[in-house]
Amino acid sequence: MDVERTFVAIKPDGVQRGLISEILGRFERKGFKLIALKQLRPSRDLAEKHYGVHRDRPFFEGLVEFITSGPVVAMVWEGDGVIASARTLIGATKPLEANPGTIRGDLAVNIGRNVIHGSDGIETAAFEIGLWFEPSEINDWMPSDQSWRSES
Ligand code: IDP
Ligand code: MG
Repeated sequence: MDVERTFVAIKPDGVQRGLISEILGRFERKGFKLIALKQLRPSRDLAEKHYGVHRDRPFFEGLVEFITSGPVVAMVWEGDGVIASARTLIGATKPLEANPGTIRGDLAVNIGRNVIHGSDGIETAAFEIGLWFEPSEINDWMPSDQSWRSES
């Protein structure tokens, strides 16, 4: 499997509910590498670009309102297969259908307040990382246990 990067964001509900460490810790304990991290309140322009594919959906306006309503914790995680694995850790979009053990399955009930975003593919990951982060904000570093983190 190739080393990948994915964009993950703790949405305003996750931040307001005090779930940052709970959520971040799941990725850290899994063994993925955190290479960028910041807290920001997204602008409307950023939110509309981020959710651009949903522009024509009835929930778009409410989604943009919500994601811009308060601070978000934006991250880039790196590792073998991290894009699909992050989606597995996150769970189904509808929290009531998300499996126990997943972030949404354990921590959310409402589709409009499902605490976390994760990129859904290679192209979206590249697009979202470039949208939320400057190249200078991404740290290429080598954990001392790097050789344990990938399939040999
Ligand atoms: P994802 O976050 O699991 O990738 P998407 O289908 O890409 O799910 O939708 C993006 C976000 O839009 C969801 O996480 C959720 O917050 C919101 N959303 C999606 N569908 C609905 C809906 O039917 N009602 C309200 N919000 C929705
Ligand atoms: Mg999505």
